[in-house]
Amino acid sequence: MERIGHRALRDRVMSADEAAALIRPGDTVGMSGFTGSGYPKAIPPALAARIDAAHAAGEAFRIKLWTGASTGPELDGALSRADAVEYRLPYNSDPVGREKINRGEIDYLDMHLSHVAPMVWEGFFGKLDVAVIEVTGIKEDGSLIPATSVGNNKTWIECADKVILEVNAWHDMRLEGMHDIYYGTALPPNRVPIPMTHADDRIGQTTFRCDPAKVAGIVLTDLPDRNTPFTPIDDGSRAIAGLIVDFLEHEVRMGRMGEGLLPLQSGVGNVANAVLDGLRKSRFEGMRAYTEVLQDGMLDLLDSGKLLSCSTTALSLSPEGAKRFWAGLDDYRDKVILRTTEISNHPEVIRRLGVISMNGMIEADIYGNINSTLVMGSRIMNGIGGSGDFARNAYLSFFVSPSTAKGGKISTIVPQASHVDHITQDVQVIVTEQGLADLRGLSPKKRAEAIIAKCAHPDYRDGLQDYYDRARAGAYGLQTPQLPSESLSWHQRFIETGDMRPG
Ligand code: 0RQ
Repeated sequence: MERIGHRALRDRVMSADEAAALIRPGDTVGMSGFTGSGYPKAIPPALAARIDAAHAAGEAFRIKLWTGASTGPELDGALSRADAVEYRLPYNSDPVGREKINRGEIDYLDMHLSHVAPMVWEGFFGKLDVAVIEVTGIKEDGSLIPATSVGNNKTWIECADKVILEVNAWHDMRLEGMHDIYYGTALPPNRVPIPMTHADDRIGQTTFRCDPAKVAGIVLTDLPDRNTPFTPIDDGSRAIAGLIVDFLEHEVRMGRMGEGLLPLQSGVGNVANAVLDGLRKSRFEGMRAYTEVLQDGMLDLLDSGKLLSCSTTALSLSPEGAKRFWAGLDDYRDKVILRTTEISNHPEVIRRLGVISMNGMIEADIYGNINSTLVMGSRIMNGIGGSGDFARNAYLSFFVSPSTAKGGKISTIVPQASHVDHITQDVQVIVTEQGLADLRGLSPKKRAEAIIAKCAHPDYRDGLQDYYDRARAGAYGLQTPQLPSESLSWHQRFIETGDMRPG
């Protein structure tokens, strides 16, 4: 209760069941949460139980669910399991949710994360009924101390008819002061430049404004973030990291950036962590990050003293990383800045700062188009997340992946991508454990030659070269030679036989 500074709001403390009862069938609910941190952990399971009971009684009850990005099993897992979600945006990595989306049981809108807040404000998605937001505390004036992610919370609090809060004592009160909540965004034609010229500028305030009259309920919790363990760095990821560090060293030697590089953005996953580890062992000093997730590798970089600051919208740590974060909080407080996703992923800022963007991919085609989201063109993995926000606007945009998936049965370099998230114009460098293809300035055919030679796995290289040679000899046009009757045959073979390899 001492975390609720606003005296009158103390009367609104209630159980998770009572809070869940404030959500009605058909409501659009904006919940906090970004990559497994700062999501509500008590109300969603209570809501799932209520919806289970309604379904058992033959009543229809589903909600439309908006978040910052992925959440945790208590939220996406519980609600998906209860068939509680009719519509979901903008990003999901929960396995139960993924399965239901791929069975066609949840309508899923996978969108650029930086677009969510402005489009909600613009009214494109209709009315937001309820916001359910996890916070660290409530101040005397009713303003809210954010938790371990910011995501779209500012927008949910502003746009929703009513706000339900989870005040989570697991979050250290020393988080107060680390957030930078910018209130200067407006809608066209009234937009003004975002006053940020360095990755670690602070341009906003440390709390969310919140009208206490809108707070319909408060639930007290003490529950940890999802904190998924990372698997140890494997040889392939280490090879990718080494290639990227060598490439950046070359760029420094060419005078295209200094020893501190340019602000770094690193995606989610194990390859991304390995790259950060490679940078920690590199000779670069005085680096800064302008990213959307702070994972264990970023903590290591901060600890090494080589990374001076990290601007992000969320933490995404392992359980061990979370322990280290809390233990070192006094040191991290000045170095870590947590912003709204609208700003962490803002194209204007990314372009101005000259961010180096590094993201994972599902597959690349020989011309450098990237699929980040849909396996075999139709089965969602997670979503585009912030990769598009960064890739298009970056100073240098890298896409990385092992050259094969599923034990070698899938080549991640294919004749034609089965779905395209990032067009070839947004992709400068592709890296697999086989090699690095620097695509800057290359025409499509030169891109194909570089990608096949440098990035493809030996098991697939000859097949790709053979396809490309025949396409060059017989395609309808020779700008990007393709043979449409054959270009997706590798995917079709996998769907039919479970293996892209012929025979
Ligand atoms: O699945 O573990 O079941 O085998 O995809 O693949 O190689 O471990 O790589 O963790 O970096 O994820 C694109 C999914 C890569 C991720 C993607 C299977 C593979 C494995 C994971 P299994 P890896 P990663 C910032 C930026 C979009 C969002 C983004 C992603 C699993 O990077 O979601 O960039 N990116 N956000 O087996 C079939 C292929 C495959 C494949 C990989 N070609 N076919 N399966 N896999 N390639 C963060 C946010 O925006 C929040």
